[in-house]
Amino acid sequence: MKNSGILTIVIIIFISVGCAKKGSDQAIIAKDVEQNIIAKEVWSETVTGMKFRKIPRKSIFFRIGSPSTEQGRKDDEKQHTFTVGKYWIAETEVTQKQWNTIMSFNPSKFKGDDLPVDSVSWNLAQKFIKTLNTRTGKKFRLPTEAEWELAARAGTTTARYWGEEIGENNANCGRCGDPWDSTAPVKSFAPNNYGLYDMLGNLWEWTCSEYKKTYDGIEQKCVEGAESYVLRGGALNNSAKHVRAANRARSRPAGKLRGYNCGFRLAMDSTE
Ligand SMILES: [Ca+2]
Ligand SMILES: [Ca+2]
Repeated sequence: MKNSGILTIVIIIFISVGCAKKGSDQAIIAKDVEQNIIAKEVWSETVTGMKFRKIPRKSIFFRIGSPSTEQGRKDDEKQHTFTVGKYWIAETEVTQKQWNTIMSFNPSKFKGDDLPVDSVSWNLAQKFIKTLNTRTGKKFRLPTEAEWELAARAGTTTARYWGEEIGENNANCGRCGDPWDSTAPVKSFAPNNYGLYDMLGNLWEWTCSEYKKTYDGIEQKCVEGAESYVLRGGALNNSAKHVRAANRARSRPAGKLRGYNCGFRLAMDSTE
């Protein structure tokens, strides 16, 4: 009994020291446990304050696309699998506060620091990334289409990361029970299991992958000089069928779908 008592005290001291050293990490993990977030590693970029999650935690065999039974499905969503290594992806769409740190003008139709920057063409997103990379010495980029869908699903296989149905007030979209007619401030809705916000709804998000109707592997690559690039996730003015993890849209690099509803989030290779 005496020995086990001493052992308990030693363990408590050891845990206490560990907690003292990693206070902020412990706070993040506690918050993550509360929200069922399984991508524990968080990294902050210091110029913009943008936060990134490491996805996945180890290389995994991953499936994208939708089953033939999914409501609203289109014929360019063929299910297929591949292996994915680790990468970083931003917790939120790029906000106007983050954008204004880097760029001298703001193209957004709806203005506000915590709103995502809207009305962004693929080419304009590249300008932001190039400028941020020069400032930071990092290699930020858009996510590939495959990385985007893996991140959006966060381990789920349903049409949406919160379930099969669009439901009420799960995202900012058209007629889906949310209070926003404009863009919503980022983090207005619950995150997915990877701790990512607004992967569905709010703004369409540009990827660095060229659109091909039939998946041929290009969805796992960043491409220069493509005729059209894939956008994902649906936006504030889209109905339920567009707001699905497997749904795909496309636009020319200089174009903006319906003018204002395009934004983006950043990704970066993991060095591990
Ligand atoms: Ca709405
Ligand atoms: Ca979005």
